[in-house]
Amino acid sequence: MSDFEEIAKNLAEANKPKVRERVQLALDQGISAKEILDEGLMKGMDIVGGMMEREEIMIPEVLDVAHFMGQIIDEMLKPLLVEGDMHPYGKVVFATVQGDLHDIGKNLVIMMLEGAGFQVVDLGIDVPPETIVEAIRENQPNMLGLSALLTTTMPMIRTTIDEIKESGLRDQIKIIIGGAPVDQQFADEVGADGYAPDASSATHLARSLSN
Ligand code: B1M
Repeated sequence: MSDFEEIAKNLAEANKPKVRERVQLALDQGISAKEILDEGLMKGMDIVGGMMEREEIMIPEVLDVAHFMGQIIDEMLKPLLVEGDMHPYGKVVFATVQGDLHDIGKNLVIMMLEGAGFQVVDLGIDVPPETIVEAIRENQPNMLGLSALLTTTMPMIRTTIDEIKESGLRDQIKIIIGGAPVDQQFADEVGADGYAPDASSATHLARSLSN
């Protein structure tokens, strides 16, 4: 079994000491933090997602694994993932849309944006459109990031963008969107300025839209 498979399998089994050990081993071997994240931890989360779908795992157990993955990212990978540039490219307001409680992906994108020189105002999860409109008024960002992980909450991206248009604030900001069920076609349909499939491409997208 490869290092990545070991990390994925042990994460899915919530074998925390083994995950730590394997991640450290991979780092010691010179494997990049990004590869460990994409090929190990994310694959482990995919296994958990499948178990969830088949009802082989209970929600509190999923939460525990998700929380642990956040810890591993924060403690072991974050310092290696962020790029060194501290010069702010601008301010981004970021939220997971109303009805959606998933925040690991959002937090990862925020972490990369901060590392790439953006100031980020994190509104958290389950954020109603009116709160987002209010935050744009208050913080005057040049960009908004919206995350949705459920097919049922994807339409809330459209609702949020429509509400921003109605408030007259749309022209002041660029809007980027992402999350597993979201794609470029959906971004075009809802009138977002861009879509990114993962945290590092979200950073490149945000930088290109800031120029
Ligand atoms: Co949820 N869940 N969940 N869940 N959950 C999924 C998403 C699911 C695919 C699992 C499955 O069934 N296979 C499924 C969605 C199916 C669908 O709609 N298509 C699902 C479901 C059904 C549910 C519930 C309805 C389950 C239930 O209650 N019966 C429920 C809904 C709650 C709600 O939100 N209202 C629910 C609850 C939960 C927990 C609370 C238990 C927990 C979340 C904990 C937390 O986030 N703090 C949870 C988890 C952990 C998952 C899985 C297993 C993992 C998600 C994750 O963190 N992935 C997930 C299955 C899976 O994804 N494999 C699943 C790792 C993360 C780093 O990736 O979030 O995709 P991701 O983020 C990526 C990209 O998407 C992108 O960059 C990130 C980093 O590369 N990205 C952006 C994200 N936002 C972006 C924004 C951008 C750009 C890129 O620009 C602005």
